[in-house]
Amino acid sequence: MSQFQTTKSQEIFAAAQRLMPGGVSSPVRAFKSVGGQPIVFDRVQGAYAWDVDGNQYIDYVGSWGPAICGHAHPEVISALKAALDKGTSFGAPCVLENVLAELVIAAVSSIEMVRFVNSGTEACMSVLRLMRAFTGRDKVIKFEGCYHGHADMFLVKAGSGVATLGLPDSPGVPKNVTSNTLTAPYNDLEAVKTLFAENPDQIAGVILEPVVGNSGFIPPDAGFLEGLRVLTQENGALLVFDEVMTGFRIAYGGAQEKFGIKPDLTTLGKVIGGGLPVGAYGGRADIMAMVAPAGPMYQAGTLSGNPLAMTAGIKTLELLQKPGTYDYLDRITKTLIQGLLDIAKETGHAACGGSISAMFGFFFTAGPVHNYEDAKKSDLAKFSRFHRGMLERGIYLAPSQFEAGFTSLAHTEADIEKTLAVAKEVMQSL
Ligand code: KE4
Repeated sequence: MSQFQTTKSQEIFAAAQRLMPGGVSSPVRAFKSVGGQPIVFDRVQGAYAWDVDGNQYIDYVGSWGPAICGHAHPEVISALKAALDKGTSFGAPCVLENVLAELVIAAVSSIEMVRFVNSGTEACMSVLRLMRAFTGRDKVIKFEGCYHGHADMFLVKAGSGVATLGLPDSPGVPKNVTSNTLTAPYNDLEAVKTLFAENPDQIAGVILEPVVGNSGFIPPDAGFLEGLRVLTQENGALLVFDEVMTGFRIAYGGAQEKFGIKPDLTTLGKVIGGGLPVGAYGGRADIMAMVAPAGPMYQAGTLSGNPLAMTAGIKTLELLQKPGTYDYLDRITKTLIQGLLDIAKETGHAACGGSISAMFGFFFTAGPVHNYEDAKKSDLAKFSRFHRGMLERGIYLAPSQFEAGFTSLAHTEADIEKTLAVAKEVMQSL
């Protein structure tokens, strides 16, 4: 057993709990579902994090997605240092917005115009308003276990922290706000067809995670995305890919490049901010033309498009354009997940899982896991014991079964081998 001690983390977290609800700025960080005390980070670099007690971790959360080039990449840091000399926020047009917009439009074929905001939540709430403004319809279909940020209308059978905490949706959200949010099980085209039949000409569109990360890792079944594209077109509804997590991670052009599906609108976040607060929504020019001040649909933000966030995003996407990037990410992540599944088998634990590029996940169940209901049937208690065992041996996994794992360009084959060696020790002890 390591000399793992977390005295300072515990002191700081105890104080934090007196200052902030649950001691955190975002619920999933509180380790509620995996138990035990969260670790207070002191600094991050590349594939690693260090806590305030000096313990080092191989980090597979990567700030929940932004750190795909590795934490604090030297080229991102130096670009930010140079940008700082020009100020932190303009509140006025800035050429850096053009530069990042051009990179996003060049990368994501369905995006003809883009609007920057400050988080994935803002991107998703804005895109929902745009769906409704463009179609004149109020209803929207989301999938159980998918998470599109914490805006009221999405807090219906949501994933991520809502699932992690087992919240029955959230108090404070009026029924009349969520009454227009229809839900279906992920990968269930028949359920979507039924919703369209039951709500003729009333559904503005379908929004989904094209690869789910917020119920744990659940890829689309063959034909699911294609089926949604046909169903939305047949019903005069929009298809919206929430690529806040998958964008620039599943492929440089996102899941829509990987699966060859062209949505009408897309949301982005995480990676395009390179670790600073950014979100974005974009898509067909005829739809985006509705967004103020070009059109009547209002959406705004003090810090939207700020030069620092644009700088970090631009440098991150430039780094991701290097040849071989996604081959490397896919290779090391496949080695990791296949190793974990082999070890589970060798040590007598039922497990299933997978990966696509730098996104992975597994469940302690024989599976298969096609949707959130399946994910909930996995052995959550065993996942918690596994998470704690890995943490105490220097491997930092997402503190919830209902999250995905992330690798980066900074993770080496040696890091993966070490992770698998630790996983074998832990799984033997479960
Ligand atoms: P933010 O508002 O947290 O930037 O983005 C919301 C969001 C929207 N869409 C998808 C597919 C997302 O995954 C997210 C946020 N992801 C979670 C982790 N699963 C963020 C971590 C957290 O809530 O602390």
